[in-house]
Amino acid sequence: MENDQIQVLAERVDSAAKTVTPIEMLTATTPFDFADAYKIQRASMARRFERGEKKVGMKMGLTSIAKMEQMGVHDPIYGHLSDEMKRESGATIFMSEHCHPRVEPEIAFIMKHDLRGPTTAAECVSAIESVVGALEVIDSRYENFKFTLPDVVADNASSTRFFLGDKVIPISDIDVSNLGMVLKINGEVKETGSSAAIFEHPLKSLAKLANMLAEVGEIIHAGDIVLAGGATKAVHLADGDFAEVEIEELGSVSLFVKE
Ligand code: 0L1
Ligand code: MG
Repeated sequence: MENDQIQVLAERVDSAAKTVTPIEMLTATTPFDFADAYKIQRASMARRFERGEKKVGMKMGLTSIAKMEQMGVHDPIYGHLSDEMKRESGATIFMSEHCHPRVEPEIAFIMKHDLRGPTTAAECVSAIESVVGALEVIDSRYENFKFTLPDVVADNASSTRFFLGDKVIPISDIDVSNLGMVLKINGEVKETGSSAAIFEHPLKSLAKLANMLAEVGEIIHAGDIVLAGGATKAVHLADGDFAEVEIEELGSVSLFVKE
């Protein structure tokens, strides 16, 4: 795909996010493959960075085997995180800033050193500083959640907001392989899961991200926040909701939803 076309599609998805106006999936009129989808994602993020947002890290998406099977794919996808998406635990999101938000429990890595692929889950550990619990709010910019996988990639893997917990644990002090999680909305249990559902192991997800970035000559940087991926299905949010995840060893992370 020509660069002009990449820029046109990036503008379309960026402006849908900016104006909170759902659009028809891009591939309905212009089919494209994964390589072009990531070029559109980068071009749409470049527009945000030009407006003053700062890159703070990366996220992995579609990391649970169940979700991958459901969508007929074998590989996760990734997206970029900006400071504008970051919130503290207990903060509020506003429905007016979202099309159709959903929330999912995650864990996040804070990186100590650059991480360059090719690498393995075991090798990743020395590049990590610490681990925190997280909630991710995803919000597809496509009408009625109707999209192909290249569309989701172009839409920065539906990234919208993420919330980090207060409990920051050095990687040397925690085994992230099987941390239980309970996601409640308004006090009612909606999902239960384990970090083991994140690409079988959150460190495998981190290594996969480094390896996918290596294919395009990029790395994970020291200081980056990396959301390793959802541990359960994502749950719809509505005005007035209070969402809270309790993660074994990492404590709770919460958010409020207002109109
Ligand atoms: O974080 C994620 O797993 C992103 C998933 C993208 C697809 C969706 O919006 O459900
Ligand atoms: Mg996610």
